Amino acid sequence: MAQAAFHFPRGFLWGTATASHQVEGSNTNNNWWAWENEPGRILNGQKAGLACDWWSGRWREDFDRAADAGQNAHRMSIEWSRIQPRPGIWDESALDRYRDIVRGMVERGMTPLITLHHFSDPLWLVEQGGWENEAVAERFETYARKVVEALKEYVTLWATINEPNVYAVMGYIVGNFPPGKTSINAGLNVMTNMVLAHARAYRAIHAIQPQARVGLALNVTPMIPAKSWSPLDRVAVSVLRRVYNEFFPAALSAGKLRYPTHTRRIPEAKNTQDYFGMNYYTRFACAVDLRMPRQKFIRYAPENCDEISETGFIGNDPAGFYAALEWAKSFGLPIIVTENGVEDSNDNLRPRYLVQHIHQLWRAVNIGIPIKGYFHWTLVDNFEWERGWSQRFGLWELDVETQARRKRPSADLYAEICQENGLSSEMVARYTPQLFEQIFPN
Ligand code: IFM
Repeated sequence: MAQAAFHFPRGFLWGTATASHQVEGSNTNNNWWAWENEPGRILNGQKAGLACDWWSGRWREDFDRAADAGQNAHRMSIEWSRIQPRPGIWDESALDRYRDIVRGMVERGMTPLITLHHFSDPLWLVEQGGWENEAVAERFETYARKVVEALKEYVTLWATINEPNVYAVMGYIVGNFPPGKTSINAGLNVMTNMVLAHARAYRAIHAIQPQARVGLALNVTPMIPAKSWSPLDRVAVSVLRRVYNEFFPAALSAGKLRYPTHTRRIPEAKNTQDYFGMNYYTRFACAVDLRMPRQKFIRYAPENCDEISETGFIGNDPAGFYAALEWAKSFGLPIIVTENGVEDSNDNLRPRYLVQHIHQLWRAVNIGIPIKGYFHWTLVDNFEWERGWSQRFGLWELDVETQARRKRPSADLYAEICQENGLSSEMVARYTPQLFEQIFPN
């Protein structure tokens, strides 16, 4: 067998991504805690509880795992409700704890990418109207300043907001996330306030740390009409693309808020990204479907891909990843893949998903798309929001009761990719022999 390898540029960032509420445990002062305590909100009534127990120190053992596996970076988020438990009150001990965690990351040779907001909000913020109240932009800036001042010794790579499109759609249009609203106008208003908050935080971070690189992590889901001959499906897809995928990049590059029916200028948001952060999981086929009022009459699902994940959430669609990277290139910024992964408790699909996505990533790098890093979602199984513990995205399996971790085979595969800074024919032969001919054709 001939030996070959697809190598990545020197200095490429290889890591995993996590989020505060999903891993820390004992977060009882935010909207997700309140949501979990409302009957019927989370699948099987599950709660984040101790999550991966990072807040009491288990981040150390998990960072050891990541560093030992050759990861040279990690993306994590800060919990706003810990830093600012009440309006005007700052918890210096929480800031100290985050400083320890981030220092621990740096000491293990991993570059931190810090997200300031990843779905969870302080309860006091929600009481004041949350992201529907435009005052949130100023509050978010104040919080961002506090965090950046505290962590600037260790961090230069920042993501202001994780998946603002998912946050707005799920919380305000579909209603599966708190506050459970189902209004398109509310969703668009939240998206607008998130653009304003991002822009303010972007400038504030640069004022404190001129060398900072600031972006956000956008969920990019390429969409195609389920029936290519259907004018209705085609219209639905064009509106969805505009609102879901294009709204934030258009605002943060061109300074334009592109609503479904009109466009508004927002000059203060223009050019407020130093990199394009992309979370890619799957591509969706979309159709107009009158049986789905809750989803605003749109059915969306992974389709036309060979394999679908355990609970039907994610299609193994590496071509969609390549398409998303090509599309992101048009914004003229360096790209960081801030999340990519699959839910797969038995690790049946993950090795193939990983190999095929890293292969497409390499193809994109190889044609000159300026991709600087890749963060796999996720290090250890963690709390999957309204889906509770039903979806397992970890390279490491977590026993939620005992907190025991068990390595999945994909953890070794990803470690080899990180250590090699590339994907070799030998790895593909060992972990995914069925893909060998496709990835390394004769
Ligand atoms: O777990 C989530 C994460 O919080 C945001 N992006 C998608 C992941 C998998 O569903």
